[in-house]
Amino acid sequence: MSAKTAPATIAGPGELTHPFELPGLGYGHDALAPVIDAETMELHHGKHHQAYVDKLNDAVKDDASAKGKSLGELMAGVSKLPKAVRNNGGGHWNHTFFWASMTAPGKGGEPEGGLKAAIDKAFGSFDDFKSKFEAAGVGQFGSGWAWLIVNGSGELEITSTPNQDNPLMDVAEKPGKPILGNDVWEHAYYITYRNKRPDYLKAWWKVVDWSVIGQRYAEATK
Ligand code: MN3
Repeated sequence: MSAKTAPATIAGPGELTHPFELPGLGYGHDALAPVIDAETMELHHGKHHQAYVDKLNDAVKDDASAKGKSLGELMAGVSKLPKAVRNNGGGHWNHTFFWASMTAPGKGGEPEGGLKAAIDKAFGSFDDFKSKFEAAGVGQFGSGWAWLIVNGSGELEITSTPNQDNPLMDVAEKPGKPILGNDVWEHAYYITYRNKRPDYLKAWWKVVDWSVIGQRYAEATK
């Protein structure tokens, strides 16, 4: 694997700057199997994510308004930047965030402490939250992402975005700080799940690393 050794986790959106690099996964391609198979991981990380990084670097290289900005700054002002920055900058941010959200099946635990309390308050229970998040993923027409965000009032909210948009972008219908996101593009699940996106969304909980999501929640609400 030719991935460079940028950090596998990102605490916030402001840490990645041009020239952007493909981050390492922090685990092997087969680490998430059978929930996400090794071939999917190899293609998704090594080909799809790499392509977003390469195209983002191309888009930023010759654009005076984008060059020198962090990925977080690009997201926050994306409405004024070339469409290639929105698509590929989102692709880079979203996937970097996604890889760091996962761990081997059964190793990720469950929400605890403040996050658990906030999930119960916002959605009724952890099971209700999972159903609503899955419904957001199933209901996202075409390609996109399902998100759990901390909104401007400090409350948890579920949302979805098309393509490679995310809630940090100034074009987001529901803006906020993402603490969890699932990729519902077909490339994320088609080899194992074929057309059955609901099955992928349901199985995916087994690889969510709730200690990471809990840290993000604490960070987003402090
Ligand atoms: Mn993807």
